[in-house]
Amino acid sequence: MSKIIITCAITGSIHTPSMSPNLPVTAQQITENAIGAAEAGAAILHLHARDPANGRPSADPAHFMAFLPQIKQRCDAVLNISTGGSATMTLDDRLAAPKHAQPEMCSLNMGSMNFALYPAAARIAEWKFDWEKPFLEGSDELVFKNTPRDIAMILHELGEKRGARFEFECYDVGHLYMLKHFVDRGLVQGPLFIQFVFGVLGGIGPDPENLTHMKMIADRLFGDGYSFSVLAAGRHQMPLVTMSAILGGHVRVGLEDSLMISQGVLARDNAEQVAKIRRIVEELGRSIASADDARAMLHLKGADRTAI
Ligand code: KMH
Ligand code: ZN
Repeated sequence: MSKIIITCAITGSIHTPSMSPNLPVTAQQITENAIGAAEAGAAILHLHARDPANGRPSADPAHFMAFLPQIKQRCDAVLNISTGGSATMTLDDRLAAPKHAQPEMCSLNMGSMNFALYPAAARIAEWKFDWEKPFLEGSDELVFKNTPRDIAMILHELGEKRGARFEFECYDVGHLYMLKHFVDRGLVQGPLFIQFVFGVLGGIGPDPENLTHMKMIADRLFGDGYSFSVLAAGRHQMPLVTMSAILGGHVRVGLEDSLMISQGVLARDNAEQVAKIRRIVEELGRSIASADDARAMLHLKGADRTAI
């Protein structure tokens, strides 16, 4: 059995500071969380930036460059920069930092969709910052735009021109067919690393049967030319991710996807979630991939060929 890659998504752009005091937002917090996650066993760090003044998701390359070199200096994890950013950002904004940093990996979202965060607003009693409530509530009128033209542009700008390889984010079965379309056009080369995403309101739900279905369709479309990983939102995170490990997939954890470590208990930091899934994976008799294992498995260009 091949090794399991743990990806840790450190902060994302879904959760807001009022939801957990442990959500990293400053460059120092993001750096310390990233290093902790890598030391706990994460081979890949999936990264977004925040405005350190108020924790709002940020596309500013300066905010990214305040932590990327620090992380690179202190660990050898693969740095994976989001091209999803936040649904509130333009595509040009979303691409500014990854174009600048030229990382080994980038995320690539495989379709336009609703990305409804507003139910979370109702659960917050006290807001830390003014931007949070309208940000969450406004998601009822927002499309997370990832058209075929957008996807082709990202493949060209970051893949072809800058040598990044991708975490293909598939939030529903249709996204697998869109990915196959790009393979058929010759714009995507294997081995593919597909992230099955469960539990975003607007994407496929977190029912276990959906994971077996996504895998069955991906097997049919991509044969042995792909590997999959799973992330699931909120309380579905650990069960679905464990199921991925059982079915031969990789795993993604991190505070981007869930703020909790167990029912009703906030995670102290990202490392705590990495340590938990590592324990589960090892109890299942599997071993985890090092960063260099992940580089070999996913055909990455190497940390020395980035601009970080
Ligand atoms: N936030 C996750 C549901 C991205 O950064 O490109 C998916 C994600 C998107 O990680
Ligand atoms: Zn992300």
